[in-house]
Amino acid sequence: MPDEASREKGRLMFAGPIDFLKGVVAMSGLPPADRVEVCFAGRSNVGKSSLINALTGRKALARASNTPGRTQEINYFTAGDTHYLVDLPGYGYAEAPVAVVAKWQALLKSYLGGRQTLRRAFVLIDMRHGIKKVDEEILTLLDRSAVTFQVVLTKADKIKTSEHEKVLTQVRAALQKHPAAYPEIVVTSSEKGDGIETLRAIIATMA
Ligand SMILES: Nc1nc2c(ncn2[C@@H]2O[C@H](COP(=O)(O)OP(=O)(O)OP(=O)(O)O)[C@@H](O)[C@H]2O)c(=O)[nH]1
Ligand SMILES: [Mg+2]
Repeated sequence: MPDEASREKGRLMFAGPIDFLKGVVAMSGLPPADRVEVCFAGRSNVGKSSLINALTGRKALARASNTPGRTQEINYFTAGDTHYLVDLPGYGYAEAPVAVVAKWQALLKSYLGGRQTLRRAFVLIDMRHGIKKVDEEILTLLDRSAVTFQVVLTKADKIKTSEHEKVLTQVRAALQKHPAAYPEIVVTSSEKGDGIETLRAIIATMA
């Protein structure tokens, strides 16, 4: 748990203006690299858009839905005048047309490997499933690109508290192989609010 001053900083940033800036479909569309940037990556349906909504306390800022593959663009949000929050298209979704999937996956990979000002990639992992093979591919890409990533476990409300430790142990073991991994794991529930204050503090204190 971050200290009180950091939590206060997080509260202030996320209570202030957060606005949708643009949806990007090609690297050439990225906004100027002039802010601290953090992104939310993860399998389709893991809860990326819901987490952004929970952080900002707004129900429909980032679109969230039951239909996997809903976020098909790189969506930029501005937080105050210092940060970009970036909602990424999900990976590992097989039901969309192959050509469409291939196009977003290529964009996702160029972005994760090539955005200079990306300070941290939050990689979301569904707490019910742990780290899967498709996640490993992304973690390896982040290692190669030397982008620090931090695992955020989502949907904590969907499993029993008594099972949390087992998942954390599996995830910690998997992270041992990844030099770009930030050691602390954040357990969240966008539904119940777990971990939201912590994540706000982490983002707001990245200067
Ligand atoms: N119970 C519970 N459900 C959640 C939580 N977070 C997300 N969900 C649900 O999971 C589904 C997918 O959430 P999204 O936020 O759209 O997931 P996403 O990762 O943005 O999905 P794509 O944009 O398709 O990649 C929705 O039905 C959400 O309501 C959570 O913390 N708890
Ligand atoms: Mg989404």
